[in-house]
Amino acid sequence: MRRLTTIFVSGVVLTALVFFMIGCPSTDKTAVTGSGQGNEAFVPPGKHDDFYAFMSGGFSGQIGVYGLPSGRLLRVIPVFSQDAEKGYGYYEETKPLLNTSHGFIQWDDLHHLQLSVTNGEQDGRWLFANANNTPRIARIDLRTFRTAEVIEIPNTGGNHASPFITENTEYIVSATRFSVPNEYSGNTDVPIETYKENFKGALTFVKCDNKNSGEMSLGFQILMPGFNYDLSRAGKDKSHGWFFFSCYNSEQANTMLEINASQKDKDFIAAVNWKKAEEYIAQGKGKMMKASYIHNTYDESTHTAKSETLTDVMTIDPAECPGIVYYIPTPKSPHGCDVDPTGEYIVGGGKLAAIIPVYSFTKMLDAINAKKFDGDFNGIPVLNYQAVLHGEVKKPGLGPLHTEFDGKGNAYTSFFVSSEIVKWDIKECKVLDRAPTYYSVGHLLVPGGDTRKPHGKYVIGMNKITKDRYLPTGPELTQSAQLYDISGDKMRMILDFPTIGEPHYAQACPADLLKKNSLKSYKLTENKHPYATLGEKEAKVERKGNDVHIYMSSIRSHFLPDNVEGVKLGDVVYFHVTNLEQDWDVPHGFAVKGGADCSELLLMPGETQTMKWIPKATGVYPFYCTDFCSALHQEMQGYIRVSPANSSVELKANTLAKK
Ligand code: RUQ
Ligand code: CUA
Repeated sequence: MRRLTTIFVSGVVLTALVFFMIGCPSTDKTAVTGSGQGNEAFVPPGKHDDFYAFMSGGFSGQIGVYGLPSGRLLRVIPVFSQDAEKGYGYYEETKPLLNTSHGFIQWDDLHHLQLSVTNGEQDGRWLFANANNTPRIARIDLRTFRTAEVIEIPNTGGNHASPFITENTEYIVSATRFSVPNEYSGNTDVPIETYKENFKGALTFVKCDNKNSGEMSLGFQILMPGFNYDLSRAGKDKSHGWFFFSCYNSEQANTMLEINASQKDKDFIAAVNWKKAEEYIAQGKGKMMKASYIHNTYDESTHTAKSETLTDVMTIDPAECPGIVYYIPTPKSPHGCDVDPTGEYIVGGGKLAAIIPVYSFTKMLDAINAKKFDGDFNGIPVLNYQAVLHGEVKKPGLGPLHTEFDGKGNAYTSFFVSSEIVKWDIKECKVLDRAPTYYSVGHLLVPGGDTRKPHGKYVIGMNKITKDRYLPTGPELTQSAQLYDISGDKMRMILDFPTIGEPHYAQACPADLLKKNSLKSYKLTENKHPYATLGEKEAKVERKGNDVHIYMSSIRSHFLPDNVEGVKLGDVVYFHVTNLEQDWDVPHGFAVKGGADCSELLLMPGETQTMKWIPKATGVYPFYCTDFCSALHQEMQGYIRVSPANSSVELKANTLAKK
């Protein structure tokens, strides 16, 4: 029943025929619509889901938190973009989290997520996310579901193969998607056509204080030839100590990559021995280089983030340090690069390949020992394809991208072009089952499917295009996720649900891992914010030159003070508002009419936030609570009066301070 249209991707791609499915309503009986199977994904009112799923919001720069199997959206976590629902990036305390060496950046593109692991298993502590455009890695605290830290990656353009992590969260990696002129040379103003000589691809290993706070710092950068590095996975178990990065454009083209980077039959997966790199650095073989990048951290006790600029990075040249990098030839324009739960098999997803290559880690080590090389690229040995190959999955589908695992010896690969998920046996390299997706699936998610202990049960396909699946919403239609039960031999679709932004990668873990640790409120007794108002008696107003500081409290259902006078035009007003509630889920909002810079806050119980408010005209401005907190929420309001610059009105407010 499907209409297929044949198009040419490009004349040069070996006139590769790529079939693109034009969406027609499916008559497939396994699709949810009309399956008659009852709603297996339904979670009754008042019942909790079994899993948390964290799904990349793509170009929204945020993360969607969903319950599985219901697909209910529980929260949006802002990371690399301002978010008006939480005030993130608007109020003073969170602005530093969006600072970069290029200044304050309001909006970035978030692709991949990774939950922290210990011994290769999810430990429920942190979630890492990458900023693809202005390269950064963020750490989210899973007690608060808030961004706790952001580190910028220097000498990089497009942080795509990120934030993949090693088995004990020792390192989180970043690889440059766009090779760029070496920043360390001090001269990045070079002709673009000197790509081959002047552009480098940095692979960055960001260290994580995995035993304590989780705080990140730059470990080292490996300066690779100028290719496009795309995705990566750490070795596990027996391959722990290695990291695998896919790359394309080994042609080193700098224009019309669509054609010019699709010339070669094979590009590479770079196998990186990071433990060996550590040894070289310990022996003094690394080089400290000058760089400028920003590290932002959020302090839980002061409820405030700060930014610091850092100025050097340890680098290492693989051509001078034999044994740290080998190239594995990989057909054709590889995208995904995934390692199975045993750590033995490495799967490449060649966007234009007709097979799925599966490499053996054991064979790779043997080939390295026996020096089965087919030459080198800029001093990096190229391993013989056949020597490293475990097997090829034949005729798997069109446009393989990403692979996840169920821990029972099966792999699940997404096919963007033929819009399907294909289940195959890793040992035998044999296709076992295929299920259509609607449409153009990118990443897949199996809960824990990238760890040593997958939880199995479901696979989710994250689709770029939904066409006819939902009600139309103007020129742009939603993207979606589709949930399949994989507990039996056959995949069965049991739900599809819209997602925010474009879902790229996602992670899911059992709800019990996080539920028990979820923070209920910020304790007032632990609030060290320098402008906190820890009780109504502490409310006050202060003038420091042209700055007016208002220490304000909020509790059901009033602000104190709620009348402020004596502000003058030209003043900058700082509303430092503390929510005195200590009960779970009693936020107060705070909104002031007009005012440049910021005019709304949303305060969690026990929290202090600061609004920088700059009035443009004289008058009396009302303010009020924006979050419906009690029956008298509509009474929760006040006024601030702004007088002319030369007025003699004294600064005053109705506080409890003795007159
Ligand atoms: S990517 S759809 Cu940005 Cu992870 Cu493959
Ligand atoms: Cu506080 Cu409404």
